[in-house]
Amino acid sequence: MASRDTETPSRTAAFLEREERLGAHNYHPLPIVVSRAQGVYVWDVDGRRYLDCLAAYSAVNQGHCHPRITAALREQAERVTLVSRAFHNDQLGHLYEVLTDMTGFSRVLPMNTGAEAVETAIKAARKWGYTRKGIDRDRAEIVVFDGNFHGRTTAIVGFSSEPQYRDGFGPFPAGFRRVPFGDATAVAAAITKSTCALLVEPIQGEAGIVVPPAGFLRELRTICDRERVLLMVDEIQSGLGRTGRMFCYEHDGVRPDVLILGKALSGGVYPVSAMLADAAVMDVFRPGDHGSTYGGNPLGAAVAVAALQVLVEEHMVENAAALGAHAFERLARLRSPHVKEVRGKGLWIGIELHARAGGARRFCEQLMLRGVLCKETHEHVIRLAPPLVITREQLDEVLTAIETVLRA
Ligand code: IF1
Repeated sequence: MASRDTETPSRTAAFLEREERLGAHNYHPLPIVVSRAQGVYVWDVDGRRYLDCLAAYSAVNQGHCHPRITAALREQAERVTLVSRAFHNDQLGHLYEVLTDMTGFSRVLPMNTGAEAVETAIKAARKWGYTRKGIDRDRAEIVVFDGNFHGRTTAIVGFSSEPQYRDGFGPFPAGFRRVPFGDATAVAAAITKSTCALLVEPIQGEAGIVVPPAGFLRELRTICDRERVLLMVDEIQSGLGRTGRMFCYEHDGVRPDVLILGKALSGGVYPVSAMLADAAVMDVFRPGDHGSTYGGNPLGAAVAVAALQVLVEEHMVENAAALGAHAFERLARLRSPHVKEVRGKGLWIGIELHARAGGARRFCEQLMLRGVLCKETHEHVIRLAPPLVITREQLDEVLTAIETVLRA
């Protein structure tokens, strides 16, 4: 693993200065300027190689610049890229087939970003509530959870429990009730005759890879069946192999009513997201109800088909399950004064540090100097989410680096 001295190398400094001078300051990235990426590795402008354990927040499960996905992009880009949904195109139907075969849901609504797919699900649930459940007009409610992260639109941040995501961006749309994550009793108590849906991440990513009590999703399924409420799972980050199953909800053996996908749906090559449901829900949408300029475009559809095909054909889900188990076994033996808890599932690991450790950022910076890229979340959690193509040898290098920086 290439190490890096503490000085910011010269070419990097010039890039950082320009971005600082001209860009909005809505992020606080690590001081590394990536110029190339392949598989689990990225290289910076000074030629240093890093093993990427963030994978663009699980958008690059298939590994950076997967050759079959970039080939699909190149080939489709030479044919047709966008005609809008005013006309059909010859790629979208294939994506529908691959997604419905893979998920067992009968309908797909394609969008671009994860937040747009979440907003699509919110609109579908509300219209289903009014037209199929008889909820009074404009009174529909959706139950959400403390610690949720579903995107950055004003409606979505309006039900966030994170003050920074909300502060300064109000007023927010009504119709959301927030309850503690993992508390099925609180969920049952929050449901009224106006409740149309629950919106839940099976494991909360941004909150720090928070795994709910075993069987939580099964309890939600039972409540939703009893109260005739839609169970909507946001698998934008937890889905597509990250937790060692194709979808995280499979660990609980439940079937949601709405499945929301994004990120790795297109393998980090082009933004593609989707809401999936059966006709009973999806057919609330009538022509003209909803859409987007790029939603369902042929370029994204071709990329997403390739991204899903390589996920399955190269057994990435199975690799995540096997190597995730290995990672948890090794981390369980980690003796460190800083570590409070190691949690997660598959190749999705959160290492929570004690407050006295001074925050996870400095450990992420030390890991960067050892050639491992990962990102802190909520100040005290080191988040590990390497591409699912990582080998055991590469993972062991990462784990050795983590053991070294955390042991000190
Ligand atoms: C940023 C966080 C992760 C998501 C889930 C929907 C979305 C996301 C479960 C929206 C997006 C991204 C957003 C990105 C960083 C990253 C993130 F730190 F912001 F919270 F992963 F944890 N549902 N998560 O994780 O999808 O609209 O972004 O395509 O905003 O900085 P999007």
